[in-house]
Amino acid sequence: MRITLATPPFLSQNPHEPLSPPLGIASLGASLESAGHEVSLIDAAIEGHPVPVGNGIFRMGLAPNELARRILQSLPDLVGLSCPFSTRYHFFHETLGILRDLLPEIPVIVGGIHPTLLPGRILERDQPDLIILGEGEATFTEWVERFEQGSAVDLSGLDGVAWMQDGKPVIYPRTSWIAELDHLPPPALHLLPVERYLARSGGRWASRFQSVIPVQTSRSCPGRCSFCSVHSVMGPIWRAHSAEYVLDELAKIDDTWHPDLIAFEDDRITWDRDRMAALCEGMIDHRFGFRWYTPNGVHVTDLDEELLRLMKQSGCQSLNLAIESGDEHLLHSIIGKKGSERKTREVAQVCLDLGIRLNAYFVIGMPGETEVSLEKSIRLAETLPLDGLGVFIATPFPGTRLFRECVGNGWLDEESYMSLLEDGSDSTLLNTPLFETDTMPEDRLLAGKQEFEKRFMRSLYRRRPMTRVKHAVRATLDFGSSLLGGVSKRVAE
Ligand code: B12
Ligand code: SF4
Repeated sequence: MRITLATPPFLSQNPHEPLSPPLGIASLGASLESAGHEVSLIDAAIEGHPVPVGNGIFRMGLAPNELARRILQSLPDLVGLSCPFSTRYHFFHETLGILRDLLPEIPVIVGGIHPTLLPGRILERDQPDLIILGEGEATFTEWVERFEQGSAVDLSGLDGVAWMQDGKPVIYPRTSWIAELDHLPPPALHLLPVERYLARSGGRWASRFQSVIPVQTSRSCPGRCSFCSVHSVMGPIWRAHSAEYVLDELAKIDDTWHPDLIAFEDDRITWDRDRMAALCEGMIDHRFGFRWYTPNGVHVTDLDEELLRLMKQSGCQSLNLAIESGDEHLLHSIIGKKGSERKTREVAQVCLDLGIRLNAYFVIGMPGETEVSLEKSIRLAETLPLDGLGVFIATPFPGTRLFRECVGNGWLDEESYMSLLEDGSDSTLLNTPLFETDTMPEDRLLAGKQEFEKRFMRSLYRRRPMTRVKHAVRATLDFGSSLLGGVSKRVAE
């Protein structure tokens, strides 16, 4: 079978936004290839260029009609279209509509987090032939096998699928997840233009000149933070590749593409301490040419001095601590995450001593956030030896406890919120308050975020005066390259 898997473009305020290979379709591609199929992967973001669409916003990558044309050119027997983020629905929807018109007889199977969370809605609005819910490798491969045997696919016994029957959605929720991740082949990066990603990858918590390749060594997380939606795709149980498997994958990546950095994109890479230690020891033995970091955040309570030492020796350049809040009541009772200020300070001090750069994530505006809790978070960030900070305003993604709470309490009107999220035309959406609680008004939250970032930068510049110089140089470079971008665009026109 010839199968083409694709991801739609997205909107961004930053035309220099780093791009990295989409691991979801790359992993599906690898499983389908090892089942003997001929697979093409098309990531609209890397295939196109940033195109201004007004209000300082850029479409990153091919327009939906161009993406559909590329899919068509690959002469597929079937198409798999991913919607890896709710905020990409807009272009996913457009691409699917065009594919339907151009290729009415070719099945279009969809998957990714958004269709997984809202299968009924997607079936009714987009009419894909099938949605594969959650972790897709096993079910998709099985479905393709059945499809090869005849056009009326028997769906009985398939886990995690949804389709339209007699005008109504039929949804079989996923009940099982791949237990032995080592049985999966590593993501088929060879089907993507990796060199181009390498040229556009640096900058997200790394130096803009570093080339980065993402790797995921485990799936899901034993935690249950109220704003987190990873369990709906990857299931309730944390599963991991063995250290040996990961080292093999890393060796191949190192030999083939020589990246400067590996980005471990796990939800909870450090959950099994022994596995993490073995992975670090293996990386030390292999003397890889790259360093590594954890842009997706690590859980502070998983870390201790001995492990951090191994991490540093094995090439850890920086860690992003997912601290979330400096208020322990909010952290434990509202977010539902373990952690304490004492532990965070301990870990930060060890990182400072070892020379591991530290960034931190905070989320503000959770239900129960007050002036006092916000001040605690700001104070914590100001007084930790951090190099960078990400402050996010709480976003109630569908499928999360936070979402249910917001709808249940009337803080969010479900229908208008979904439309806003799916419209995707407002790329600033996730930086604005989406719901208001009794304890903190919306405008105060917005001002609170600005104050948080400002006070942090002041503390950073006090501690590291050279950082101010570096930031000024970077701003000048960005300005220069946007001018150049404008010139080259005019030349191209
Ligand atoms: C890496 C990552 C990123 C990278 C993505 C790089 C890339 N090129 O894809 C970057 C840094 C860019 C990123 C950004 C954001 N991210 Co992010 N990210 C992740 C992370 C940590 C891992 C994703 C991943 O690679 N998974 C590994 C693969 C194997 O899994 P997968 O992609 O889910 O694919 C599987 C299934 O979904 C399914 N599948 C997927 N596609 C298809 C297609 C078909 C046809 C089929 C059958 C199946 C299928 O099968 C795959 C294999 O099992 C996830 C957390 C998570 N665990 O999912 C968050 C996550 C996806 N991100 C999230 C968010 C919120 C964001 C941001 C909006 C954050 C922000 N505030 O800016 C942005 C938006 C990005 C954009 N501009 O569109 C949320 C999404 C919630 C939602 N409902 O949309 C997640 C779930 C984390 C969370 N907070 O809960 N992210
Ligand atoms: S620790 Fe991270 S991955 Fe785990 S539930 Fe919380 S936010 Fe999700």
